[in-house]
Amino acid sequence: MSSRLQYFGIPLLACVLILAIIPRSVRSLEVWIIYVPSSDDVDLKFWMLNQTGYINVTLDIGYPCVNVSSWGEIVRDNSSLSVSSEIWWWTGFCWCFIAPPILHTYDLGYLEEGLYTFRFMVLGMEVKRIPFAVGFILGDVNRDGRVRIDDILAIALAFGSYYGDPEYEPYLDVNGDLKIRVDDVLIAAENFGRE
Ligand SMILES: [Ca+2]
Ligand SMILES: [Ca+2]
Repeated sequence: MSSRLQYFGIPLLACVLILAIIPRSVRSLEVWIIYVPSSDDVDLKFWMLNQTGYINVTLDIGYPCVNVSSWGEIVRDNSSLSVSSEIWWWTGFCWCFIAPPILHTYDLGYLEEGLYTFRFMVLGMEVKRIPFAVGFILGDVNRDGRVRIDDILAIALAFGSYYGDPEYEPYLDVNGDLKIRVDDVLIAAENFGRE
């Protein structure tokens, strides 16, 4: 009897005690964990009204048990604006089966004419960034009011340069990532013909 207690009773008692001590949420792994969406799950749109800039964020994660506990505050460093949000994913059973997109609008405040970048982050990790222009069309690097081949040629002539190189000019770095690459040309090409 004593050997049965030794081999079965004591381990059973230990299990009961451990289960009583560990919180139920941890035992069943029903917890909220931080979630960093992929760039494809996030859509950013810039728009302006009365000299005030706004960014619409759409999170289309496709899973309903996701919670945004904080959208973060706008942090501005010259032409770079960023936010660091907090997004959580429920690891337990999800009772809801409908996952509509989660929408939010950031108010960027008054913006003077210039080229800007907006970065959407989760706990300091960048998820997506977009460039936008105030007072001119994105890609109109010579600021003549229209996006034409001369704008694209100007970017192409600085192609491959980095911040600090003699060929590098901030106004040619359309997406503000401190290097002039094919994505800068593509952004200008997307707006080609606009005036
Ligand atoms: Ca132009
Ligand atoms: Ca660039």
